[in-house]
Amino acid sequence: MKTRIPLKKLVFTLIGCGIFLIPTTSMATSVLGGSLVVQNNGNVTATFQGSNAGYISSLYLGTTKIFQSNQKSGTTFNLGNFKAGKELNFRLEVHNTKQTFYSGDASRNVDGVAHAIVDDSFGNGETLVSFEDLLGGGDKDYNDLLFSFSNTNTEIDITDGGPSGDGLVQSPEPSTVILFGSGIMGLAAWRWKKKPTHDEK
Ligand SMILES: [Ca+2]
Ligand SMILES: [Ca+2]
Repeated sequence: MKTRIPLKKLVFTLIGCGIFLIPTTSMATSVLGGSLVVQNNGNVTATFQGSNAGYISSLYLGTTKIFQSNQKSGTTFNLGNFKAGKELNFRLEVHNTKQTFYSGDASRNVDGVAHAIVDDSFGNGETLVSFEDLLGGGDKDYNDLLFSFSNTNTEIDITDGGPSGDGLVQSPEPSTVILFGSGIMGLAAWRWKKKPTHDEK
């Protein structure tokens, strides 16, 4: 005998699953102290996105100077080729105070504060990095030096275990979330099938 699922119940449950899915797929990809990681083997290009700061600062990757905060927005810098999964650890040197801050985990900085927000939902497949240039986080506006990168995404260190990079987990991919959502919908359907509805005679 076939069990009929009342349309009203089905609609409400689908809406319920939708509520579950929406906040998960749009889950914050803007991460304070997150790491910037190369997505695919190949080229990474940086774009200077501006500065809103009283101080002048410069951005480095290793010994390579990429940007200075008083230059023109929209300027690009070709960082070269990288392997997928490589973390790009940036250094901000503040000219006025002679202080140095790093992207990634808070423990990398002398003040124990995370100095960069990474956001891989910036658009055009780019990840935006926003630096705070004051010791201890200062005004915490995180807009003192802004730049973006092609071919990168964000990783979060959930272990908070420092700069070792151990325990890094990637933000959930939408496909995983959809699969998880489908599983819940399947489970709901199975429960209905098991439990005949009241409107059946
Ligand atoms: Ca600022
Ligand atoms: Ca600031």
